[in-house]
Amino acid sequence: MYRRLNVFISRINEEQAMSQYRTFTAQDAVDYAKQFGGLDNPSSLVEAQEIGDGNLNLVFKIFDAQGVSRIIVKQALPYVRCVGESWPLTLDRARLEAQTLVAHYQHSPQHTVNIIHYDPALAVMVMEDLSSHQIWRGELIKNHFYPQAARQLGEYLAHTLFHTSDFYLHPHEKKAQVAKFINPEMCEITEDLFFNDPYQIHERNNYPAELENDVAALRDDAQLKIAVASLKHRFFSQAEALLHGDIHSGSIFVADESLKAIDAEFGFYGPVGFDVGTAIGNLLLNFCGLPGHLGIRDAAAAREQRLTDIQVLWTTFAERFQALATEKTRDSALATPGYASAFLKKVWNDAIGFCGTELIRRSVGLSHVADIDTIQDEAMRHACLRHAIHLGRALIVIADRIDSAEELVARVRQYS
Ligand code: SR1
Ligand code: MG
Repeated sequence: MYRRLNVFISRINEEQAMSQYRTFTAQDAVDYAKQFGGLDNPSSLVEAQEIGDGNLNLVFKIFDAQGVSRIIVKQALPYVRCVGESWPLTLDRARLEAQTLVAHYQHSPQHTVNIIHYDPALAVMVMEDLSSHQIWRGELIKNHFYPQAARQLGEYLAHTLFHTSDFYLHPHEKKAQVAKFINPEMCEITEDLFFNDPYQIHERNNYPAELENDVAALRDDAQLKIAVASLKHRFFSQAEALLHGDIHSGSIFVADESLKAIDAEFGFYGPVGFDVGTAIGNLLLNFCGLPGHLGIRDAAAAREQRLTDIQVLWTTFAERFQALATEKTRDSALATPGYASAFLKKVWNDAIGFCGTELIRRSVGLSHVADIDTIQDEAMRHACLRHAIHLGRALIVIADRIDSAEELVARVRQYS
């Protein structure tokens, strides 16, 4: 009854917002950028190109008369783009995305895209153009190495997650933030895609028939399903920090010396280990796919680099979070010597479990990754998918027994 009332009220609010909503054309995007882009010479903007290749939104690059791209206009569609209008989706996600990125920018300006303007009624935001950067996933697939990226991602996660947690915020402020970032519809997508679909027969699932036995084994694995239920329960209930909520390598731009997170429409207050685990999981998906792109022999060195990236990411995150906790924890109980490191141990074990669910859902579920899906050779692609599924399963089940990044690397080697 309570849920139905809430859904009813949020639908009324949504309908009010929808009354002003219209889907942008390229010209609308140019006009909007002129008005709200904060540029010195807005009249120089002449043209827009829609470049959105993600699952959900329209993304326009706005060019000046010289053909230089100057700014980005992003608009949420009222449905899931990769599925179509049969799957409606809240426009409020644009507000949540903009506000998450604004909050993260406050705590990690070097590593968060700058949101210049947003309008919840039109579900639109204007943001800095990152054309000098590349999407990290594409670079990882091409074996282009960015030596700073893993450390920078660890820094981003430590700063954003520490400063939005109870370690740093006053309890009243923290609770107000939790309320502001309630994101039920986007969380429901994650709850379904990560923790339900791969472990049951579901029409959204997507995997080759050749893998039927491997996937059926997930459905029959009672030990695995209990561990996944426990991870889902933590995702439901542990409002530890303002997560990005979808920090995979396709949500990260890189350049020499620079890394910027984008695309935070799944932002909400959840378990810190979810963001850390999603990030590590995507490096492991790349690890699984590399032989399909480079050949088994040449992939070996790139794979070693991925394992090093994972160690650097975790070590940077944990050391920075610990240092921030030592220096800036405001709550007297949470400041007790030893508590931050006990918390980080739990985060680590959670992260390995969530990482395993990312490996599995990206191999079996609705939304795959190019690291594996673009492998041309079918047999090799299936072998890489199988590898990701079995590695994911192992990590979920033994997550609590892996005590360090070195041990994780050893386990990954064991399951290769
Ligand atoms: C229906 S949305 C599918 C996936 O795309 C997004 O990037 C998220 O990862 C989500 O799970
Ligand atoms: Mg996204």
